[in-house]
Amino acid sequence: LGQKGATLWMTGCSGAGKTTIATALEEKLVKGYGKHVYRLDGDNIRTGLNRDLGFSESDRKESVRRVGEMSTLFSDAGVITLVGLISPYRKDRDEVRKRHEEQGIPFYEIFLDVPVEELMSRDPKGLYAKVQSGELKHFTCIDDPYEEPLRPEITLATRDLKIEESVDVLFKRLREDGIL
Ligand code: GGZ
Repeated sequence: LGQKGATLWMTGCSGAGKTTIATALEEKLVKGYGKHVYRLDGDNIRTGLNRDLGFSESDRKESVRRVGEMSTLFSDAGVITLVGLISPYRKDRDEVRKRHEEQGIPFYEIFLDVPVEELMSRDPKGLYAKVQSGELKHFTCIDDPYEEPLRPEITLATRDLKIEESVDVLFKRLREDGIL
């Protein structure tokens, strides 16, 4: 197989743009470059593989572990694997990185860095409003922890970047690293 796999692991609060950027990058790589790409998104995986998991700390950890293992398999098979998962705990993300390193698979932790006030003002799904009204509890970045990455491979301040600009940063990095 001529294609080299890699995992692009996007972490950040709800609404930071994980799904949006992953979808736009997927489209560019597939339509523009004929690459084999697969997207693993927390919210769609929750209807299948992770349908037994909720939002407790232990369930979130288990979700990250499972998606982490899956991403090593996909990437090992030569697929460019785009993960969008809040993945709030640093230790769990570090464990996923370690599993990739052990197997010699390129891994990029990509931090979607957006101030919470911005997320609350955007609130396209009305989730932050529900948190405010008390309808939704244990919501990440508000009343549930989010541990910011300390040394992410890439940080995207998506408040100040157009979608295409974020996609471009990732695309160029993959080029530089010989993955594309
Ligand atoms: C965070 C929650 C919660 C709570 C439901 N906390 O923006 P969304 O709506 O569409 O995506 C979020 C999604 C988070 O799933 P993940 O699997 O990425 O999270 S984690 O890695 O922490 O397991 C959000 C919705 O689920 N959602 N309740 N309490 N996000």
